[in-house]
Amino acid sequence: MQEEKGRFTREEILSQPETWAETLDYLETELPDSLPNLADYDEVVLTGCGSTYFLSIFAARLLRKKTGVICNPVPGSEIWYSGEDWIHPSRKTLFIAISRSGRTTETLHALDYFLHKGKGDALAITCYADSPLAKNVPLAIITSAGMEQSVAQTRSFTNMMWAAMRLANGRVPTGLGSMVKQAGQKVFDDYQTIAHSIGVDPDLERFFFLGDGPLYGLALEVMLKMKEMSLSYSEAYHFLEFRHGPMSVVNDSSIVIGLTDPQRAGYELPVLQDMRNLGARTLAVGINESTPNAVDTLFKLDDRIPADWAFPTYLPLIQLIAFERSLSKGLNPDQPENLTAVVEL
Ligand code: F1P
Repeated sequence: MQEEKGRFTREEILSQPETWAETLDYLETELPDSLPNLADYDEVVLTGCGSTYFLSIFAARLLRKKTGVICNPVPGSEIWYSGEDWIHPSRKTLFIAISRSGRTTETLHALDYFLHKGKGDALAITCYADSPLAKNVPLAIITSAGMEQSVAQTRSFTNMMWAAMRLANGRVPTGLGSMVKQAGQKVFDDYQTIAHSIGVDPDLERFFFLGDGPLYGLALEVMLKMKEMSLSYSEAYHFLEFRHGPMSVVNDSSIVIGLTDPQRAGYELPVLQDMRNLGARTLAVGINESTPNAVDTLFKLDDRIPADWAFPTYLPLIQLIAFERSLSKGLNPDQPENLTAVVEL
């Protein structure tokens, strides 16, 4: 019998709300009370590869916002071969290595460099407790509810995000687990059909993802999902950066997807409106109302979730768009072309 294409990815995307509640429970009940306090460090260096590099960009921006400490997100390879440019032997540094598998060569080399040459403390965020990364680091945050079979990261990514938010935001607010579980389920109930119709639309050829602040790291991640799963033309920018050149390639076979922040809607929606005037379709995730003529489609999120904890809820519907597009092109989202789940060199 033929395997159902995308079986694992579909299950991994749709199970996210439930796994989020598990991860939040783990973060509240099983982590040591005293996680590193960022104020004790001169700087924070975060590293990863591919999706987990984008997660480092997200986390660095949020940690910076919440603590004021300098936070540098750096690809694992950069630390492996130019470690001296990033790790200062006399600056007290918190080094955070992020890897779903805990086996990626560059990330392991980066950790090794820090442990030998850096000053300060190291911790890892990974989904696998028995991985070399988890075993080699003094403190590992294990989001095992995010483990997955597919190559492209979906639920692993959002589950590891909770660990980064725990470091940035402090203790998990009471009741957050059940709140995000319900909210995540509700966005599927409300918008899964629309996500499907966007994903299978053969008229769309170019995908642009916009986000500011921590949401920029998430825009990069969904840009990668679209490429990996559906082999599509896809790019990510900060909202206002998009006017500085990239919008030259917008046309009527484009969709511009904004990961919008209600606090910045006054800046962000006019960008979507401009792109709509250029013929693009526009989709906004994260705000509950739009100005007239700015967006064709709105994915509203649950605004009872405190803003600094709401980030994972932006992603599942966009992951679904990439998934549906992959299937509609006859591809297998579980097995993207040319890729393996881990790069071991
Ligand atoms: C990182 C990663 C994935 C990507 C891939 C290869 O893995 O770059 O993001 O989808 O196919 O590996 P990890 O270090 O987070 O396990």
